[in-house]
Amino acid sequence: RRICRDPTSHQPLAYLRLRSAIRNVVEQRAIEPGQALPSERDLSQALKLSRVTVRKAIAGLVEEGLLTQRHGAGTFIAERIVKPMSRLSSFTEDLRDRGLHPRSEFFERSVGEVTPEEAMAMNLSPGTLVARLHRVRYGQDEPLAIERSVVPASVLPDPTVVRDSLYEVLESLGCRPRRALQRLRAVSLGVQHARQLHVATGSAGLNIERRSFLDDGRVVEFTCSWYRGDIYDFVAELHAD
Ligand code: 16G
Repeated sequence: RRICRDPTSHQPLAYLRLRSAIRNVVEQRAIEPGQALPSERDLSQALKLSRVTVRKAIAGLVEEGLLTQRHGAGTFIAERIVKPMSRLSSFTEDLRDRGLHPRSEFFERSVGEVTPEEAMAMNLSPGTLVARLHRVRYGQDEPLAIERSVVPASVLPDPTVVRDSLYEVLESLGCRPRRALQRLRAVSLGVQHARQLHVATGSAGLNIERRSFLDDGRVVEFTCSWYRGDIYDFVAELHAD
């Protein structure tokens, strides 16, 4: 607490006051997500605060994920993506439903022998061939998640046929997952993941593991993802019984 205060005035520092004022405005939806914040200059003139103070308040809120800055375009109220947890949907479908353009950038699309860890997770015997996909997932050219997927090569012999949607390819092969188990954990993003997702090292992320099954009980996918915590909300409907 003490370090947040200006010792001479016994008042919170101006940038902290402005930061919480902007936070209130956003939380009360006085400015809708996606809309622009007034410019730094307009804010400083209207509020009689220095540009440095305004800039510092905004920088803090950008770091919190409440505001986003687009180069040359200004500062905007961040839009969050709300994803229902009970639907077995794909990244591509989720984004298209929101009118956002999905895209993948691949680090890897290869076939190899299953690792012991993958074999355990997927209930495969040692030596089984699997297809691996490692990619950054974008929406409107903004990186949103990193995903590593493993699929038995008996299902997906050639992973290079996956351009955008893995589930679309699985569907065309008659192997679209029918049910899945998913685990979600809070993580702070390490240097490499943070860089790939264009956020600061240590930012909040969601590590999600999904194991998907076919009707006959075979595992069709084991995916480990890192979703951006500053963008995603995962919601679920709950029943009393
Ligand atoms: C989602 C799934 C992931 C799946 C991918 C397929 C979560 C947490 N993960 O990202 O398991 O592999 O969708 O998406 O929802 P695609 O069909 O667009 O490749």
